[in-house]
Amino acid sequence: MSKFVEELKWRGLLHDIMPGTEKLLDQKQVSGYIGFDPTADSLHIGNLVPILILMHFQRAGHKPIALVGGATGMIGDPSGKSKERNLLDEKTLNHNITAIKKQLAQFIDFEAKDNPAVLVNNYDWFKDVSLIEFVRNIGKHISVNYMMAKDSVKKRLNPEHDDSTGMSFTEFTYQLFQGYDFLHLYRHNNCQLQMGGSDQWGNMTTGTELIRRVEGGKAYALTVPLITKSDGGKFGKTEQGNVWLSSKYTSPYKFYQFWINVSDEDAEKYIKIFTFLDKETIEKLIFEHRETPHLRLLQKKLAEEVTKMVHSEDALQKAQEASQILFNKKAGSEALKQLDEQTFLDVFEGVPQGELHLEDLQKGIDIGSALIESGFLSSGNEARRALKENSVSVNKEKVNSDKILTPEDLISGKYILLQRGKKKYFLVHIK
Ligand code: 629
Repeated sequence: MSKFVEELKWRGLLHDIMPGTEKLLDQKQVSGYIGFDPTADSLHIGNLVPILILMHFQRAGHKPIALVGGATGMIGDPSGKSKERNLLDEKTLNHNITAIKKQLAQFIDFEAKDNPAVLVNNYDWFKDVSLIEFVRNIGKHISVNYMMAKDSVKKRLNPEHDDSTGMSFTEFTYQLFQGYDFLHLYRHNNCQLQMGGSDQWGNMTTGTELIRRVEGGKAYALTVPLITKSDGGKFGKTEQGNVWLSSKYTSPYKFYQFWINVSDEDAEKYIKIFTFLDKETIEKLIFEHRETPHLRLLQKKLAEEVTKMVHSEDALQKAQEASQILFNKKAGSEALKQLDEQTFLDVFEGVPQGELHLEDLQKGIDIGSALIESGFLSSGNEARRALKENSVSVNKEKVNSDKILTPEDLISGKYILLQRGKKKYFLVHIK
């Protein structure tokens, strides 16, 4: 049994831990769980940390249980939330549950011989619990005073606090549901440990308390820190919103770019958290990176490892090729034409677009007219000036006013990439 807690410590992945947890984990194989509520149909990189914890847990020889909150997702966890949440409808929830189960299965091994992972849905046991039974057998053991002392509740009830937006009975009961899950898994799966982000501590301790009261048993909890950014911004968000694990919402190219763009300080922290590289390798990398920060060795390795893990070797390669073309001055139209259509579109997602007709292209359009008719530049004057300044490129190659666009310039048979200066791109769709 390798040292799970020690591993978390050097990686900066340990926040809170109940006394006795480390000893238990060093002594024997333990079942431990993390819950994920189906609030969206994809996990995002904020959820990647708890997933990595389950992976480390399994690699250390323990049994990971991933819980999907089919029941708790219907209620809404107030932890870390300053406002009451809207309830999701059942159809959305079911769709989300299916998608999240599939994503989780990508990371933990359900076929491992000694310690296969287990996937459970708390709806499966809550659907049979009656209200009277719940209130008599569970509610009786936990006092309202105890429940109100939790951060997630206190914050919302204290009239002097900014977050005092109040709280429905529904959200107030959430911790009892999560507590009951732990009790259920303790009884049926011999589960002695719950893990999660630091926002979950309150809910986890309601569970260990319930197990103590109802079963006279001992259960444990540990949390991982919520990931921060050195500039104080929120981790895992870009201008376009969350960075998702599903390529449906965040393309592998954008995903790769997210990691490439982290600061030096954050890269040193994240490489420990988000990769499985060992301590020696990481220390060496950090040392080299500090000597030659302009090479961005750390960011590149980080982006490489995480993209490979979440997407695939193949997706990584495409993302790397695309990045090279975009950021390498020497790469020209030939390289651009080699990208597959999806990668090409991923790269230029969000870039303004216009249209030109195929028939016109077949006759040949001079660049001056193309700049205007496509909608890229707004006047003949502007087009002439841009060409005179030698700042116009077609498919990443500088052109002058003699350039005639023809079907030879097409990328994937239907696009032409116009560019003014270094950064101003415009994608022309040929119809
Ligand atoms: C039933 C539900 C349980 C145990 C846990 C849960 C879910 C939990 C929750 N978790 C967050 C989520 O679902 O809301 N009440 O988005 C999220 N979690 C991963 C980490 C977290 C946490 O999935 O624990 O801290 C984010 O890093 O916010 O029996």
